[in-house]
Amino acid sequence: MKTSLQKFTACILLLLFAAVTANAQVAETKPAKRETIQIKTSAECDMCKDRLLKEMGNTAGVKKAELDLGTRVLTVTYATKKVSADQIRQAIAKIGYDADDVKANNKAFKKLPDCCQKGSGVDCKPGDGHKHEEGK
Ligand SMILES: [Cu+2]
Repeated sequence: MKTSLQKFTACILLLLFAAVTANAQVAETKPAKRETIQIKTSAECDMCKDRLLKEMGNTAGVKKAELDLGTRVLTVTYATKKVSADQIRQAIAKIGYDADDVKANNKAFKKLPDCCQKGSGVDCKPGDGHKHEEGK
């Protein structure tokens, strides 16, 4: 009687140990579900920012996007199973902006307002369709 109970307990402990070990292995091999990347863009002003954030909002798998206009760096958090970093860069290029090494789509770029075109040298002014604060 005593021995069979001991065997039973040993068996349970072994099973528990096996289960814990198996779980740990799964956790280690599973890739991260979400990743955050920083993409250097050619955004010039608030209007570009709106455009880029809207595009990111429409991109499947993108969870969060923020643009720093000072550095032009777009920080994107995305679900790795749904979208890749490269697909995100392609989406940015598609609407006329550079994304790291991916160059802006030329057609989309030319459709942007002058001041939004990188290197145009045209300053953004309030009143030309931009969401600028007065006096900026
Ligand atoms: Cu702009």
